[in-house]
Amino acid sequence: MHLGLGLYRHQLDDEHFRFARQCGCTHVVAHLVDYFRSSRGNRPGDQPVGDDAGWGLAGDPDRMWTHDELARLVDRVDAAGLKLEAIENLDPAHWHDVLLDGPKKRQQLDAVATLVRNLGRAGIPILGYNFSIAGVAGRIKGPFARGGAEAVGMSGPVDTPIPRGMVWNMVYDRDAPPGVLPPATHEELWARLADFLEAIVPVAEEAGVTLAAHPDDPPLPTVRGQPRLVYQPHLYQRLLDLKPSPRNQLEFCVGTLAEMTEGDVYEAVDQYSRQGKLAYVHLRNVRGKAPYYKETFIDEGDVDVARVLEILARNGFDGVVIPDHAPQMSCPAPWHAGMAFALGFLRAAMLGPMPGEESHAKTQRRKGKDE
Ligand SMILES: [Mn+2]
Repeated sequence: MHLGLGLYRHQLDDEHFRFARQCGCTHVVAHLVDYFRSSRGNRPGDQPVGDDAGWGLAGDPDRMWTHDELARLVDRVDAAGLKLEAIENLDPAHWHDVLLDGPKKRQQLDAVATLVRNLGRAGIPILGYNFSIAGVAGRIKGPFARGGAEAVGMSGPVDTPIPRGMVWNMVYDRDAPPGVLPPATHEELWARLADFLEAIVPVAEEAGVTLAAHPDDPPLPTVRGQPRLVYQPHLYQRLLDLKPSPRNQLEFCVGTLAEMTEGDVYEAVDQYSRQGKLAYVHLRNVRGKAPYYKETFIDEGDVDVARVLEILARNGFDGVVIPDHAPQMSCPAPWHAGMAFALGFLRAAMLGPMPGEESHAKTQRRKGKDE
């Protein structure tokens, strides 16, 4: 098991790479979508949170990320002594009609296929994605974590409709006609996911790239009047079974699973890690269940994080764990302090003795492979 740090687009620089190394990370997960572009209330200091107007403006629809810029990023991460494990999330500008079943769907599937081939050529093993119309919407911020640290949560269902021209919480068409997105049904959305997997999984198999699906965050049957796919733990299995392939895997978000109202988070970790279906893991803590939950520090909240790591180690998970989100700590560098705290906790838990057996990370460390 390896420790990694997720970095937003504006953080993809040498200083943040050094910060990751200093915290004991060996891997980086990079976001290429700029969630904060032309945004009003969504500040780039923390994870993105927006009101009904969304996070910000999606990217350039005619400029998919090229092989050259991916290869340059790989080189810069390498030079910092780290490995680029995954690109996390597609830009709504590049695949809105895949999510919405719109007129540009075929063309956008072709663009995503090209991206997957370019990831393979650049040696980036994983593409994380979130097949969701509303995306990460409906959340609030407040002093929810220990000591009044600012964290993210939810205080009830949010079903205000989504304006046209917006999907996945970002505006992809500023000139869209007035009105709201017509609601899809759950089965329509599953069929759109099936189309996506049918088109992209064979390309991923050829390119040696693993597709990794994030569950719906927040996990509710609907958000903003639109259906969601993976809002209970058992629905992850449906996604895997839709297109069985070693390249159809999960961006396994433990915090989101813990927010789900059914099932048991440890059983879910066991069920999916035993199948070898975790491409990489988001590991954070939370108190409560959707739609009434708050994100917490990694050592408070409902999840026994050490127990999660123990199950992952027992099932031979050899991928990357990243902290996902962390509360903002009171100091001049709230994001860095929050991440350093989470990474320190995870590193200690991964290296420390685990009941019953030695962790994989510790075995690797003794062999001198981890550094
Ligand atoms: Mn997550």
